[in-house]
Amino acid sequence: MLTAIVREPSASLASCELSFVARTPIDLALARRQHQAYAQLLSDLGLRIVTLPAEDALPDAVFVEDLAIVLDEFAVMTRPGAASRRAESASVAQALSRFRELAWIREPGTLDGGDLLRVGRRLFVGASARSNAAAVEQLRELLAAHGYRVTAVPLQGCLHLKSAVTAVADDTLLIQPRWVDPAAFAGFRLIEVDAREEHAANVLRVGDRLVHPANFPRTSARLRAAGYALHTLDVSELQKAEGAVTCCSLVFAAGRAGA
Ligand code: CIR
Repeated sequence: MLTAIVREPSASLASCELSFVARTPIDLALARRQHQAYAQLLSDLGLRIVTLPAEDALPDAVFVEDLAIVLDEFAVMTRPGAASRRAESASVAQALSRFRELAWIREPGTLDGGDLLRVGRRLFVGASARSNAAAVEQLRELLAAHGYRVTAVPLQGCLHLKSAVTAVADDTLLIQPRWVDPAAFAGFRLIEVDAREEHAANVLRVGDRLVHPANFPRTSARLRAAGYALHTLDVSELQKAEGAVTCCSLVFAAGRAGA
């Protein structure tokens, strides 16, 4: 069974970190409703939901994806690139430790989970302002024995690698070619976002289903035309905080005590 760890939006969400998105007012009540609908959809798709309480002093704490990389063998707790986000780790580590042994990215490494794209045994790591070469080296050391291949990928113009490219199947990626060079993903089938939908490359894969933001209908149509079963969700308030759909959950097959 798949499990998703999520966390309710913080009362201070409006003070979130922003890098490539201009600050506009966030309707917190709407953000909370959108997040509830997100968790409900994951539950309707058959996932067991573990909901962490809001961390009201930590504006970006809803974006749990950035705190960990959950593999079948163990989980790696990241060390987020934004210092304001490092205190989000403790509660995520506590929740994850029910399901996985934990390893940790250590200083001087910094890594945001949003920079980690896993497709099978391939791990692509965005060389963003949040994730550095020291963390890539640490990941390589942690994962070499388990047969994962770790590749750093240059980025431009966006926050995280998964702002620019996500997996829709084991052999197929959805990509925004302005932000990441498609040549980095040789051998994969690539579906490009519609050029008018700049932020549309972030799609959440849940088993054989996809969850995509509702405000990218042209790219959604491309995915449907390619044969994918797609659910769309309005996540406008989370997008204003430079988030999207992958960033609000950690999805993994349960193991250990959670099995
Ligand atoms: C940040 O800048 O860290 C948050 N405002 C947004 C994080 C979004 N995370 C993600 O896409 N994985």
